[in-house]
Amino acid sequence: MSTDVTAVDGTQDHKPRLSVPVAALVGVLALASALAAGHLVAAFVGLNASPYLAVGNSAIDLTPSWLKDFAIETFGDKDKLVLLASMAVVMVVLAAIAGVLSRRSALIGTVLIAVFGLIGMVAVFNRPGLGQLSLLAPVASLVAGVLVFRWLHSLAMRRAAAVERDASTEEGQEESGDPNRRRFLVGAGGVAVGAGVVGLGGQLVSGVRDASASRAAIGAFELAEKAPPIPADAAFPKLGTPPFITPNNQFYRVDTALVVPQVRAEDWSLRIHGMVDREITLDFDDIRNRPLIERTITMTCVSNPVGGEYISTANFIGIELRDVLNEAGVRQGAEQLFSTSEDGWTCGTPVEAALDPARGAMLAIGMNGEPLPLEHGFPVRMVIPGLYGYVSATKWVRDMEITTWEARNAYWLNRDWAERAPIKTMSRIDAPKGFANLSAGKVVVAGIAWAQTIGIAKVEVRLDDGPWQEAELGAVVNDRTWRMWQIALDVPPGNHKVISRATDESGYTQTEERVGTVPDGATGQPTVVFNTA
Ligand SMILES: Nc1nc2c(c(=O)[nH]1)N[C@H]1C(S)=C(S)[C@@H](COP(=O)(O)O)O[C@H]1N2
Ligand SMILES: [Mo]
Repeated sequence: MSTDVTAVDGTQDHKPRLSVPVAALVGVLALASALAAGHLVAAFVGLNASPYLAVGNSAIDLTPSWLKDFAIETFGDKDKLVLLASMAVVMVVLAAIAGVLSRRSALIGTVLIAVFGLIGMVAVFNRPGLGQLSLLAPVASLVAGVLVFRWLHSLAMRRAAAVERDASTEEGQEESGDPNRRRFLVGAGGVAVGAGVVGLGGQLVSGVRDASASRAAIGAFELAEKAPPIPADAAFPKLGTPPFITPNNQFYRVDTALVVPQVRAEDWSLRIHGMVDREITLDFDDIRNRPLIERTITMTCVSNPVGGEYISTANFIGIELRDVLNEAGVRQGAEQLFSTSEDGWTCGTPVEAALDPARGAMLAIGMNGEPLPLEHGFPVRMVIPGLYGYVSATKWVRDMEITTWEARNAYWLNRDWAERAPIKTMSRIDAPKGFANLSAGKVVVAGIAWAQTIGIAKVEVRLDDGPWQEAELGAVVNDRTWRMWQIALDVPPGNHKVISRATDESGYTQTEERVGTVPDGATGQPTVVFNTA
């Protein structure tokens, strides 16, 4: 491998120059090789070691809370796809620029690619939960990127020299049989195909290592205590509310993981330590072989805006978290249950919420009759009724430290969100849809309301500037779940606005004061405008 082009083109004083598209192509192909090599090595040492993903994960961690909130509100669960795609565009542009800056000499491009490689190494190095071996992935990227860049660059230089020589000898350019020109094309094509094959290979290898097979082998759970059946009149899906139980594939998903952590049940363990009388470690069978309970719980995300979609309900299967904590023996003075997931995300929960028998916090291994789906925390997660997910619902949980608020700061606490975040009493209007065109006369307004662990006492709606009217509530399932409501209004032709508000069993009525989601959840009354004729 040589970059000594002067020897080839023979004209000592004249160095050829790459055309802009060729130079950009050399940069982009070097990038592709670097990413593919890193991805393949990462398949063996842990997928999050892939420099591309590590940079993406670092970007997520560095994202200010307003931007995270904006991304969630704008792109929903496509937020990660949008991030990865934007990163790809930025990287391709930077690689093309590195190429174009190297039209005469490979030096600048080499340095830039090495700098990208170092950024990848820093990102991987800073990922929690990755071993030292994981650095092999960005190192592979760096080496592949630099070598491919220098090799393609030298081929391109020879080609450029050949082109210039042809031009100066006034031969028809396309007629030239100069092998240097063919060599570049073959080299570039080979690199493109090679990068594709290597990247795909990485994908295949990591696919073999994923946790789906482990999940499939779990088999059916035997329940010591089944959740009571959901009464038929608990939900009004025909009127536009969601079904009472959210199917697993429609359950909202929020987490910081670009790649779903792959934890096989047989490899999983949970360590409980800190301010406890005796440290304990549980494995999956320790949980599975206890009497399993099933509990219907509605989870909510703090990023849910008024009227938003980040709320879902499932039958969670597992054991009482409180039992496990009591076995460890929580000491006097303990305040915070600080939990850490496989991918290094952390969560701070008030110890009293985790221990409260009435609240019924769970260590869950199942959801709606199945093992937890991988993206919802397989094999084990926490679920604590009444608290927003970021302070209670650690997925892929691996470690619980009993500590104080002073001693440990959880992931979102360092990013503007509140230390404590009980779910706020809320209602949402699901029907009619905003800007619907309906016939005048009877219009059914329907929706959901929630005040987990307190219970919903009533929901009222108000049409235009009329009086508040009480809606009919669906059957109560338990005070840890949402409650559905509906009311038929008599609506004259025209433009209308309907508002709802919930009152919980403590007597609190959903305020009309609008606040945003940061730092501890949105407030306000949902409004839907529609038209009747
Ligand atoms: N490991 C891990 N657990 C996590 C999170 C995360 O980012 N990483 N996000 C939390 C947040 S903000 C919410 S709202 C719930 C969402 O759980 P779900 O995706 O199963 O609905 O998970 C919580 N548990
Ligand atoms: Mo959340």
